[in-house]
Amino acid sequence: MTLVMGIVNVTPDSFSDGGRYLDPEQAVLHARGLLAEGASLIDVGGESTRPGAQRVSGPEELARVVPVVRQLAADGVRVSVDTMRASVAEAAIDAGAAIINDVSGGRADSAMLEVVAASNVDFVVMHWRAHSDRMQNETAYRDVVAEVAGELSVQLDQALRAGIASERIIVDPGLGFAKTWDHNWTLLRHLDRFQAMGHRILVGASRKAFLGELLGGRETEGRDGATAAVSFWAALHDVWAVRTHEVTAQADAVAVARRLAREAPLTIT
Ligand code: PMM
Repeated sequence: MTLVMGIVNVTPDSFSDGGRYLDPEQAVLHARGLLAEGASLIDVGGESTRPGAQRVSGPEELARVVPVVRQLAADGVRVSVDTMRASVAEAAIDAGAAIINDVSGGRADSAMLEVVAASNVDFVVMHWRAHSDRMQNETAYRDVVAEVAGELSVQLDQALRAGIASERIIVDPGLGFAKTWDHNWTLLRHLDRFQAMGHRILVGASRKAFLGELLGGRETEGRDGATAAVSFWAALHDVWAVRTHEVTAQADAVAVARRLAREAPLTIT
């Protein structure tokens, strides 16, 4: 059953919700709202990864994220932390995080895999080529599905070699990260290729620019219907979770997919 992962960006500059939840209390309240709407887990991030974003300092990221993780974990929430820094991951794990969502899949910080291996948290390995200020210069592929899957396999091997058990790993094709709009559609069309890697799959399409482009340049909050259509598609492929800013329509889309697949699994090609 596909889960809905609600996003709480504790940042001033994320492309969709930047600046709204910089205060930890606002962030926790927002998370509780997303849970009430049907989210099963909350992804807390303290560093924006929108295209062109500059990096935040480690201490600043840590100060943004840890109080929110601690409070939510104390409430019994399954918390994921969106970070590329081993120091932030370590502090978040101490504060009760259950998942480390590293958009670089362990490539940005050489200490990350070791920190995750020494814990018992799950680990999201996303396809990644470069930091946000440079990633849109790294969009050359001959065969985007084969190359993303191949590069992910290298990242997965490194995680496994570091001692992270296979069942703790979640794979994400990284929509919008070193991808053109067309690449995102091609990757979504071939989710089965990522399912075949034998891990849980996470898909993050929420409000991304490729949806805005499809809709004639529509702004971020007008993209939730299109995001729900992607959530429906992802749920038909039985992905583990969709990562989204808005929850109600996404949970509804997943429920429809589940109902349709109830009598017999749907075959999507
Ligand atoms: N996208 C963003 C941030 N973190 N993590 C994963 N695993 N997958 C994604 O697609 C992803 C991510 C960028 O979106 P945001 O700035 O709205 O959080």
